[in-house]
Formats: sequence, structure tokens, C-alpha cells
Amino acid sequence: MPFTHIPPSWQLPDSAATPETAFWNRRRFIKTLVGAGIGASALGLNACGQARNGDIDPALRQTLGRPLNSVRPNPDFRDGGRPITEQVHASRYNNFYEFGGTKNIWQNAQKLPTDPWTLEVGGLVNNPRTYDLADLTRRFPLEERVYRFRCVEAWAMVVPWIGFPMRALLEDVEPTSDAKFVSFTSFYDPKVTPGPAWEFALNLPWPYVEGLRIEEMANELAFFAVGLYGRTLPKQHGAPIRMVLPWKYGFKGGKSIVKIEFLREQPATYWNMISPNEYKFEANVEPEVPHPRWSQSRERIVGSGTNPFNWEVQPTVIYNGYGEYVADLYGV
Ligand SMILES: Nc1nc2c(c(=O)[nH]1)N[C@H]1C(S)=C(S)[C@@H](COP(=O)(O)O)O[C@H]1N2
Ligand SMILES: [Mo]
Repeated sequence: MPFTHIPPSWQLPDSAATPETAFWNRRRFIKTLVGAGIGASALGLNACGQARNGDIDPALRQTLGRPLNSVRPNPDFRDGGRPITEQVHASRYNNFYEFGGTKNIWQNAQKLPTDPWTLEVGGLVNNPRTYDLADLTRRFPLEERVYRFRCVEAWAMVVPWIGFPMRALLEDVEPTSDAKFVSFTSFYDPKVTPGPAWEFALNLPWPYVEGLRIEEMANELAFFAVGLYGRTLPKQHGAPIRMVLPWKYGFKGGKSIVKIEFLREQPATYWNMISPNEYKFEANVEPEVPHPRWSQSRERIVGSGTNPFNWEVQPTVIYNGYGEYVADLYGV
């Protein structure tokens, strides 16, 4: 499928890369300081402080959610090893194919109706539940986590998410021992979600469905975001609730989730159905495994230059730098 996930048409220059060890050393350095009681704010790492809403133009500001106050930063995820991406970039450089295939998604997605919202959770669970909008921000304790974010298209950001671990929802619904996989379905209504302009040429398998093995969902990193940069999620990021899996490519993180189902068998998933040899079900960030049409060994840092063609380039790290949390899921 040549139209899907259109690749960067430029080459990533080797000269722009820095060694992986620089990232790891910095990460260890930050951990040591945090352990020694030197607050992240002293290092200028306070995530909300980086929202810089004053710099945001009025059109973008209108798309931002309402403040989520007194959310506790999770001290284990205070530092993404790189500066937090400024919101002016993160909230305008989106993928959300229901609202088109261009970078006007941030505007087009404002049509998404998010209130009321219901998230239905069922399948192989003891306590099937339907959560409403208030449940999503009040039922589970919210925390802030700064995560690295890597798209399969070889760009990367660092985002301060607000939300709760997927594990909290697992405990609420109690999957039965037969549940081996989980599917996550995004909002879809052809009257609201026109799809990309080139859709006429394809038969896209809507709705957008993503999936995980249940052990992946139970991993400490797996997160449901209901906010970012100190506020509720803007529609372009998948309001009111989206998946965040920082060790996997971004397409695994379905947006605007309406349904979660616990299953015996692996579910069919969106990009995997479109092009199975390009978009694997597992889709972990693996720099040594190229996409059939481009290398995955490096990534462009969103917003780090005046335009996407001169963004800084950095090496990609196995599991996007989260191997200490997830490697045991994959027998390494
Ligand atoms: N429902 C839905 N979820 C989606 C997508 C999409 O097109 N539809 N795109 C995915 C891709 S490819 C990426 S990289 C991320 C982008 O998230 P962001 O726009 O919040 O940065 O969302 C993922 N989730
Ligand atoms: Mo992506």
C-alpha cells in the first residue's frame, strides 16, 4: 500500500547523530540527582512549566483542553532524556487519519464530539463496565508522566502526558484467565470522520482498532492519557482518552477510545490489516529492524528546527529507551 504512512522522502544524515551512550549517561545522571533529593524543577524539567501557553497562537489555544490541576508527577517518569517538545509543535503535528492525511488534522479534529462520551469495557472480564467522561478523570488517580514518543515514520517527540496506568483499569474489570489479548476501538462515524482525501482509492478497515497482549497491557509503562501539558487532551491528540505505549511505534496508541474488549485470540488491527509486512502487531521500536521502505535507525526530533527538513536527527534506541521495563516481555 504505497499511500499509507507516507515515508519521509529525505535521507537522515549520519553526521547529525550522537552516540546512544550520551542519552543513557544523561538519564543516569538525572536519576542520581532525583535520588539525591534535588528536585526536577531545579533542573528546569517541570513538565507543565514547559507548556509555554503564552507562546501559543490563539487558533491553537482554542483547541486546548481545560486545566487539570494538582496532578502528581510520577517521579520515575520525569525525564524523557531529551527536552520536552514545545506544545506548539506537538499539538499541530498529529496523525489521526479519521480526520485526514495532512498536517491540518489539528484543525479538522475539532469536529470530534467528546461530550458525552462512553467507554465500554467487556469481553472476558468479571466486571464489564461502561465509563463516562467524569469517570475517566475521577475514577482513577491521575499522574503526569514524561514519555518519549516515536512514530513509525521516524519522527520523535517528548510529551508530558496526564492519565493513569492501564493496569488500574485491568484491576477494575478483572479479566478472566481466558483473556490473552485486548482490542481497543477508536471513535468512528463517517459523518464526522471523513478519512484522508486519498481514501477513495482504498478500502480502509475502519474503525481504527489496536491491540495488545494482556501482559503488555499490564506492563508498568502502558498508560491511558486523558491529558497533556497540564490540560485535558486536545481533540487532535485523541480526546477524551487515548493509549500511550512509549516502547512501541506511535500507531499502536489508538486515539479517542470507545470500546475495549478482552479476547482469547489476537485481534485484527488497523495498519496491520492494511500492510502486514510494514506494520507488525507487536510494533516495538527496534532500530535494527528497518521498515521495508526506510531505515528505523534514526529519528527526527519534532520542532527542533525551523521546518521538518532541518529537524535535528538522533539515533533510535531499542524499545525507545524503555528496555529496563519491557525487555522481559519479549524474552530478552
Ligand atoms: N484512531 C487513531 N489513532 C491513532 C492514529 C490514527 O490515525 N487514528 N494515528 C497513530 C499514529 S501513526 C501516531 S504517530 C499517533 C500520533 O499521536 P499524536 O498526534 O497525539 O502525536 O497516534 C496514533 N493513533
Ligand atoms: Mo505514527
